[in-house]
Amino acid sequence: MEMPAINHLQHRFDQDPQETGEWLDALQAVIQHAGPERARYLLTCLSTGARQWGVKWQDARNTPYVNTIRAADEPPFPGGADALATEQHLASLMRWNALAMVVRANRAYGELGGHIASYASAADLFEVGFNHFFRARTDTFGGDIVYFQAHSAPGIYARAYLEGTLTETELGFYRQEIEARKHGTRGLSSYPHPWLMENFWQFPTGSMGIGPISAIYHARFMRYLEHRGLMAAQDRKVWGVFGDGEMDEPESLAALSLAARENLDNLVFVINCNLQRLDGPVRGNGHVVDELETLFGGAGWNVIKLLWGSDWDPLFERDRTGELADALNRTVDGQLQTFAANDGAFNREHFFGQTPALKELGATLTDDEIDRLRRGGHDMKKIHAAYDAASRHRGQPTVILAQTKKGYGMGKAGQGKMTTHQQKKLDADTLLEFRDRFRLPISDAQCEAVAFYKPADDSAEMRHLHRRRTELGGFMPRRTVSAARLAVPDAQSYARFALEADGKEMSTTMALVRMLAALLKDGGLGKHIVPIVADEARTFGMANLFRQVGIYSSQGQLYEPEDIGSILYYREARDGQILEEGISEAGAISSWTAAATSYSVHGLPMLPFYIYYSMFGFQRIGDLIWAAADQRARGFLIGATSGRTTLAGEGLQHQDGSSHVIAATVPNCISYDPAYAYELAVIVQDGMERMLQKQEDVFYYVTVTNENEAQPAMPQGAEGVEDGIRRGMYCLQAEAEADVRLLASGPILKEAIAAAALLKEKFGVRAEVWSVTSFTELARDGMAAERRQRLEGSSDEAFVTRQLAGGNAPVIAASDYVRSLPESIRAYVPARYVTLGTDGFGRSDTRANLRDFFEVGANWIAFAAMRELPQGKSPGQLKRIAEILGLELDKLMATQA
Ligand SMILES: Cc1ncc(C[n+]2csc(CCOP(=O)(O)OP(=O)(O)O)c2C)c(N)n1
Repeated sequence: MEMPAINHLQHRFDQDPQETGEWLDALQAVIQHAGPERARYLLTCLSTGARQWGVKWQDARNTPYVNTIRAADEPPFPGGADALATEQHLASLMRWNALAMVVRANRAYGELGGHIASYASAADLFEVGFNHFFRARTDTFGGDIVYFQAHSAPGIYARAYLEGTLTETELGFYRQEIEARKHGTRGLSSYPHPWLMENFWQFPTGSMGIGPISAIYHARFMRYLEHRGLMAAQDRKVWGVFGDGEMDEPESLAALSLAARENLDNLVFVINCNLQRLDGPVRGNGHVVDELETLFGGAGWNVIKLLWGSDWDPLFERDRTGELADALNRTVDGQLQTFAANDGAFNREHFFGQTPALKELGATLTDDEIDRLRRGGHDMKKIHAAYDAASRHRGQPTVILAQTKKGYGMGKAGQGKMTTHQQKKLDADTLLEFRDRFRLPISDAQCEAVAFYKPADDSAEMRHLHRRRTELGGFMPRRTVSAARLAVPDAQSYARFALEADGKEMSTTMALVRMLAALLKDGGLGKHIVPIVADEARTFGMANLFRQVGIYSSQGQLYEPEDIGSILYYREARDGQILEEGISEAGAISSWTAAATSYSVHGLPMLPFYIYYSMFGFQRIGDLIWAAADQRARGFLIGATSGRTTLAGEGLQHQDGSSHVIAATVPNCISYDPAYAYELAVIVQDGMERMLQKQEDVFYYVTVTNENEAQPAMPQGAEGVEDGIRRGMYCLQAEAEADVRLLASGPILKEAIAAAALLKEKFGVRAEVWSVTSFTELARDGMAAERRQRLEGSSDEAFVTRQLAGGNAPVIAASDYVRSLPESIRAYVPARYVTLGTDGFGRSDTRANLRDFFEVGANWIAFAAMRELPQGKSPGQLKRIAEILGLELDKLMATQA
């Protein structure tokens, strides 16, 4: 076997080239006669020896800027040259239709966006996947999972158009989802979205970084399901196609080591290294591919560099001195982009013109051939070889770093241009040039009109396209919902202690954990529950679950835990049920999303409970929660140790006074701030019935606290308590003729109860007390009622309005959250309405001091009530009331202190 010479650069500083040559000859001989395995062994021995004998040497973390897979090792392309030509032609058609979709939408409405250049660079990467690797779900196979780069969506639509799953009419309504409805059809969403195209897209990847971390945790979740015996191991793969710019997002790289540690060989990343992001080059002064090679390789991934197309192979072969590889090593990405943006003559002069040897290599090609030299990510044969190697690789996840040109084929208008990302207008000449370059069978007139093109159904290429997808199980992407309805146990079976608490002391966090422990034992539902924590299980009193259901570990437990003697010992097991994600809220929520969407992605309903410090949820990982909402997740998010004044002694980073306000902005998030364990039981039961039985695409956000208190039993016989808990409020302490009504939620309810007692005792005022379990649900109901009144002339009042209909006593509302939360129902309160809240920075102190500081304690609620009554109108009266209540009226406001 003829072997290429090694890079001559190494010889340039060589003191003894002859000796070097002998060593290299010896190595070559070993490879030729004993094979690469033996060569690897000898190199390992040499490096061990070098270390022992004090030679400080470490292998470079980067390989040269050439393909990892040698041309000689590429498998033949399935179907040979004919199939290759057909697939290239199909890709050209998709490029055209994708481009047409964007240009037409923009011609119709100048304000409509869309991207051409990203898909232009990714088309071949997608096509090889679609034709040979992405296997759809069938009756007997679970299917591969593909995370598509979001702004390449036009290309995915273009393929679906040829496949027949999207119509030409639908393509015509790309990014016009509202207009489309007026025409009795559906529009195509800008980016993948399972609400907007519910039978099509599975994963919302539009926010950069969400796709990579989600893909990793999804691959890991599939292993979890397999190891727990809930899903058959079928060698399914998770593929993720992402941008090189996207890799700058912290989330993109956050879980690389987890993927390697867990040996996720069911995971393949394809990074489309077109070297550009939106504004310009990703790493103008370096090589993004090499940087990613170091990061992924260092984390333990199998890295495949796919940089140059087949037409470069003869050049590398002819390059006896290694000068070509050397020049490529030295050419930084910004320069590679300039080469992409310019023609063959320019590349001859500026790239091949660098040295006499390169000039000689360049002389073997015409300018046009130089212009058409493809990068690896545009060569289907090489892409196939990389995907094939990736899907056969065992023991590690694989990343394919595929070099492409951004705006490939867009000519002078777009290829490699700084501005290409947002290019959506193409003039007639550019369109004709594009047609010629990709040999599209369309006339000048069709071209100028940017008409969609679809070959006849019985044409060779269409038959090929359909055959390939039939063999791979059907069309993709496709979102299905075929999950069984899970039986929901009766609340008495797992929450009796809460419904009939009878004054027992506990916190709502304890109550939640107790319910969870009981649900895990349920014969039907139990195994579908996925408890998830981010290194806070002990904080929330969940250590008993370690022993009860075990912590999932793909390796089992290879050590004897320090606390083996204790009944609650730290038990890791291959079939463990708890996902203990360590200190990674982003990781934990990604696991939660995988579990919460399993009903659709795997047809296997799971019910995740992710329990975390409430401050580190919506605020810290809000965008991942949005993505879960987009994905129609079903499950429970439990914001524990919640409440700005209730998590005493922790300080400002931890004290959450805002999560409910953010939760209210997520349309399918149903949020509650219960005060009592029995309220929590009703909410958990309701959530399970809606998500598991009625199969509603909602998820629950419930805050619980660590404040111990005597828990009352659920009021018996009182009308509307359960219904009120679900809808957002119910009357806890009624008064026949109330002077004032106090509304409060969560931990502040007890302050309202104490305020009512103070009002009666000190001032003879009758106060009614209402428990508000969800200001957000009340506000949503109010908005809907108000709209019905406005649009339909309905006379139905909002639930809050009806609840507070009797009399017009002033209403005071307080919670452990900022005032905008109770403010959200102001429009529907049929009386004078005053809100109190915890606006400002949290700080450490006792609960009593914090409630005084934020003015949500019982005395402040009582004072606010008195001010609304005739007895509290004059400054003198108020001063006296404050004295009686022990309040300092000239204290600083919490937001100023
Ligand atoms: C979190 C987030 N920030 C910014 C954007 C806007 N955005 C969309 S595409 C893009 C550039 C993407 O570059 P790259 O990942 O290299 O993909 P390419 O289009 O070059 O293939 C940006 C900044 C986004 N979608 N999400």
